[in-house]
Amino acid sequence: MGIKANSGQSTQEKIRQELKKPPLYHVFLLNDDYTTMDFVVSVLEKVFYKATVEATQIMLRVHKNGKGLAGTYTREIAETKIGTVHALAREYEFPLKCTMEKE
Ligand code: TYC
Repeated sequence: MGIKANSGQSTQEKIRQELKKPPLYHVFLLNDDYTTMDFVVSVLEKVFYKATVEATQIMLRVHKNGKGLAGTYTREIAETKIGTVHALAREYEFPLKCTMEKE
């Protein structure tokens, strides 16, 4: 491939950025009236690797408060998890939604 254009970024600045911790994003599940509690618990177990007791606690928090934290990840992982949740919800015909917010 061609020669890369110089970005104007110094080597020192590049190293500093590469060493810096990446920004993190909270992934929240949102409540609705139609998704079953069992389905939400399964999603928390399978997608967010929660044990059944914690998955149930998170699901009940969402049910009661409107939203609840499923996990905190780097941007690409958060986006992938949201895509997986929405694909599963579509497959099982539930309106379950999740969102991400920068930490
Ligand atoms: N409110 C749903 C019900 O009563 C349960 C539910 C919990 C739905 C959490 C979505 O993210 C959710 N069946």
